[in-house]
Amino acid sequence: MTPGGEQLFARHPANPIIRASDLPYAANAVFNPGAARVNGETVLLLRVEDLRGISHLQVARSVDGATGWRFDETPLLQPTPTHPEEVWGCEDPRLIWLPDREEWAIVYTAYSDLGPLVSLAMTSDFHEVRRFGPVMPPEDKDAALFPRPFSGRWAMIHRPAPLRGGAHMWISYSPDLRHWGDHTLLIEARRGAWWDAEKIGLGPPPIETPEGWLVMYHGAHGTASGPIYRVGLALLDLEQPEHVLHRSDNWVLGPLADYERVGDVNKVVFPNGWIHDEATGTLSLYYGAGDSVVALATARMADVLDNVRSAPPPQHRRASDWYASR
Ligand code: BMA
Repeated sequence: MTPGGEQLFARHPANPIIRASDLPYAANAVFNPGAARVNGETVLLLRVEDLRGISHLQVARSVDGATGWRFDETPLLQPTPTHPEEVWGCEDPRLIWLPDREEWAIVYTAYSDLGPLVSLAMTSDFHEVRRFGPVMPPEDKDAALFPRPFSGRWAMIHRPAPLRGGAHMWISYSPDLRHWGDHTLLIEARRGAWWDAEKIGLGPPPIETPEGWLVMYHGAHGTASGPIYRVGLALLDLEQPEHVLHRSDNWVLGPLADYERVGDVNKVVFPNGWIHDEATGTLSLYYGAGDSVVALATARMADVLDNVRSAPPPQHRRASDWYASR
């Protein structure tokens, strides 16, 4: 039987795989990493929160992707006076290899004094970066590019925070990665008692599969003791990614382990990176736990796809359905 729901992902026995005390300098917390496979090694771009509360992005490398992490001495991205939009930190990176450009995109949250916004930078080696600067104004976060253009236009999923109503996932298009438009509602937060009610956001970047774009997203469920952050799955059409083919009803990973339930923010699993090893069919999911440490969970890609395919088609498959229902 295909494992479903909370059985889908297996937590790594070495969890949490990275703690702040592993870093070569003093820091409060290390969490919400982006993930990439570079020259036969796993690269994590860690969000490190320093002892002021400001976050920067730091590279860690490991051969097996779980142990033996080596940390760079200096951050890859940290707030700099020429980028005032980062004054309160660089957070929650997603890493996307762009074959057309032969470089990695780093999509991250820049924390400006007017609120969080989406920023973009490029690197070819995780040693040097080139900043593009803000691509979405505040408040907006939880963004990633698709790795290839659609009819000549890049696509990005992101999560603006509107003044009214819930916070939903949107998709936008750009001819040049700088100018974004055709903003379209992609997946809406559910309402009421649902695990993904009121506020959702993209997790790791979408992965292209023969069945569609595999998407993982987090949902924040409000409770009397604060939100619980869990994650679920969706599948998007391969050529028209604004069309949602399936969306899971159940969450597939939630805070159960001690290091997920207790941290600077309790009851949080927050994945920003995953690596699909096509040779073994393994999907390795890297996530922040409790806004304090980094953890790893693995699943078989075939099981993940079975899980999302078994979900019913969503109530609103495309934005026009959503608008029509209001
Ligand atoms: C979200 C983001 C994440 C954080 C999560 C849980 O809004 O700010 O960086 O991990 O909340 O606190």
